[in-house]
Amino acid sequence: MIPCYNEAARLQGDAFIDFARSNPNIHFVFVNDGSRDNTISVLNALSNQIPEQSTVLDNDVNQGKAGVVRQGVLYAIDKLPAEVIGFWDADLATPLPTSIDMLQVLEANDTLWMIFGARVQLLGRHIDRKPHRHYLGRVFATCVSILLKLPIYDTQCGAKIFRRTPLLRSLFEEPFVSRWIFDVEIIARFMRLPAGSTPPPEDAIYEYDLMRWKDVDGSKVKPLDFFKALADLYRIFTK
Ligand SMILES: Nc1nc2c(ncn2[C@@H]2O[C@H](COP(=O)(O)OP(=O)(O)O)[C@@H](O)[C@H]2O)c(=O)[nH]1
Ligand SMILES: [Mg+2]
Repeated sequence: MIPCYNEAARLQGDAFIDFARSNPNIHFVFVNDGSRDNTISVLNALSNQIPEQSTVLDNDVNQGKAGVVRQGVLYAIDKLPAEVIGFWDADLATPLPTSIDMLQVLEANDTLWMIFGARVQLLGRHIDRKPHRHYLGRVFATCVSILLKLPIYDTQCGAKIFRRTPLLRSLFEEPFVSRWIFDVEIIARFMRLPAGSTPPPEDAIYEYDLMRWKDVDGSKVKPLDFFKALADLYRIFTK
């Protein structure tokens, strides 16, 4: 599913269409999050070009990424036969073909439940991220890894896929506490599932170090959001 808020200007329709045409098993669920621009007409026009492989859900009111990701994933669980369901930022900061590489990892490892894109700056990778966001992201991920007692590197990348297990629904069922760091809530919910019903988190969650990621202009996240994210962390872990 693709969360879309005020994406009319930056949505790369051709990239979605080309990807759908070369991957007949993919189905896009675009969810408009109460955009104030004409995102909905852009999405409808895009969807008309790949009608069998896309669905557009529209909301009048803005809920934040967490709300529409939840809506789109629950729609996919309930209405589509997909064995693997994911969410992917509309700006294609992570290129769509990366989802195929992530899928191969999921398919090759039976214990895995979820694959998260991770933006790790290693030689030979192209991770084009603004320095201040990189460092704030490192501080944030370190706080999360201490709280979760799980050595996770990047919780916030907008490219994540999940195996349809009988318990997948329970990770998305309840509304998220946070508008932005619901990714952390997904992991926290996974870790709270009854003992024995899941593999240990280090066998179930795989961080896939991305070959390419680029900070696409037009991000609506502001520096103050870092502090909101810390406050949300507190709310998640005291709930
Ligand atoms: N900023 C923002 N993005 C939203 C909202 N609802 C859904 N999204 C989507 O969430 C994704 C990430 O947004 P973006 O601004 O690129 O954030 P960034 O990449 O973390 O800087 C995009 O696909 C947005 O369209 C919302 O209320 N605000
Ligand atoms: Mg972005």
